Amino acid sequence: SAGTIVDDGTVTLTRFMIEEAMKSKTPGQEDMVRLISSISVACKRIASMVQTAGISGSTGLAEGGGSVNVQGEEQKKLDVISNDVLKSALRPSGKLGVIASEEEDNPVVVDELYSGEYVATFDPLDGSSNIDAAISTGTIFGVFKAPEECLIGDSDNLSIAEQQCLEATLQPGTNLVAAGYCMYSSSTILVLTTGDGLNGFTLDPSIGEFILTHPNIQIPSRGKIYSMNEANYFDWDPKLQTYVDNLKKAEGQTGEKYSSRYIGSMVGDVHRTLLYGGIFAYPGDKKNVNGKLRLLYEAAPMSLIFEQAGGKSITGPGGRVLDLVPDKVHQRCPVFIGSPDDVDEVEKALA
Ligand code: AHM
Ligand code: MG
Repeated sequence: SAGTIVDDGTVTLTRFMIEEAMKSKTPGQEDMVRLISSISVACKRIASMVQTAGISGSTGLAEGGGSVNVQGEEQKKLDVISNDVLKSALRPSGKLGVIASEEEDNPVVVDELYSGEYVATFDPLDGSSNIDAAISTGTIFGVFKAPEECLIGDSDNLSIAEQQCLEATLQPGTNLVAAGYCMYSSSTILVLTTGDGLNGFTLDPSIGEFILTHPNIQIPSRGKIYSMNEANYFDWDPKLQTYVDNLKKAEGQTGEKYSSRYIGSMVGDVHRTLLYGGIFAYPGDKKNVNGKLRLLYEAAPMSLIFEQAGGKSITGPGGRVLDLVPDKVHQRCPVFIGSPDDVDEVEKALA
C-alpha cells in the first residue's frame, strides 16, 4: 500500500557498517565507515579493471617494460594502476594519514596534511602474476590507529611528524583495528573484520553494491586440503616434508588422505581455506629463510581475518603471526594459516 517502506532484507556493506558503528561501544566508528567505504570503492574499480584487462590492453608489464618494485619484482601495469586507484580513493576519506604498499618503496602520505587518524597497509593487487591468464587476484589491507604524534602535524612543519608518521605502519598485527581482502574471481568478494567477527560481501554487479552473503564466517575446525608451493619441497625443513608426506599417505592426525590445491594467489588460496578448511602455508626454506609473504600487508591482515573466524595463524612453533613486531615495511615471514586443528598439527610437527 502507499507509504509502505519496502525492506527486502538485503544488507549492503554500507548499511552493515553503519549499523555496526551504531552498535559499537568504540567511539569514532563513523570514521571507520568512511574509510572502509573508500576502500570498497577502490576495490570495485580494480575489479572492473581486472575483468576487462585483456580488452583494454592493461595486461602485461608496467611502462618501461622492465619496471621492478623495491623488492626486485616485476611490476605489472595493473599493480601500478591498482596502487594509484587505492591512493586516490583514500585521499578524500580524510581519515588516513599514511599508507604502506607493496608497490611503494617507502610508506607514503595520502595527503599533504598529516592529520589522518589511521594508517593502512596494502597489497593493491596480490597474485598479479596470474592476471594475464585471467586467474584470481586480490587486494589485501590492514588498518592501524595512527599514533598521537601524527594527529597534530601540519603541512608547514613536516620534518618531525613526517618521520614519526611514516614509521607508524610498523606496528604488530595485534594493533590492527581492521583488516580485509577483496578477491577478484568468478565473483568479487570482500571479506572484512573490524575486530568483531568476520563477514563476507559479494559484489552484485547489477546494482554495483557489496551485499552481505557470508555473515559471521567461521572456519571449519579441520579440513582436508593443503595449499603450498610444493616445488620448494626439497628446500623445506625435513619436518615439514614429513608432515606433508603424512597428509598424502593418510598418516596424519586424522588418518585421512588430503588433497592439494594451489593457485599461487594468496587471496584465492586463503579464501578457499577459510570456507572449506585445511591449511595454507608459505614456509621459509633453505633459499628464503623467511619465505615470500610480507608481514605488514599479507601475513598480518590475513592472520587477524583467520583468528576472527576461529582459525589460527603461526609463523613457526609457538609464534603467532600477529605478535610479530615489524622493523621493516617490506619484511617477510613464514606463514602457516588455516583450520585450528590443522595449524596445531603442523605446529606440533615442526616443533
Ligand atoms: P605478489 O605480491 O608479488 O603477487 O606475490 C605474492 C604471491 C601470493 O599471492 C602467493 O601466495 C605467492 O606469491 C605465490 O608465490 P609462489 O609463486 O612462490 O608460489
Ligand atoms: Mg602480494
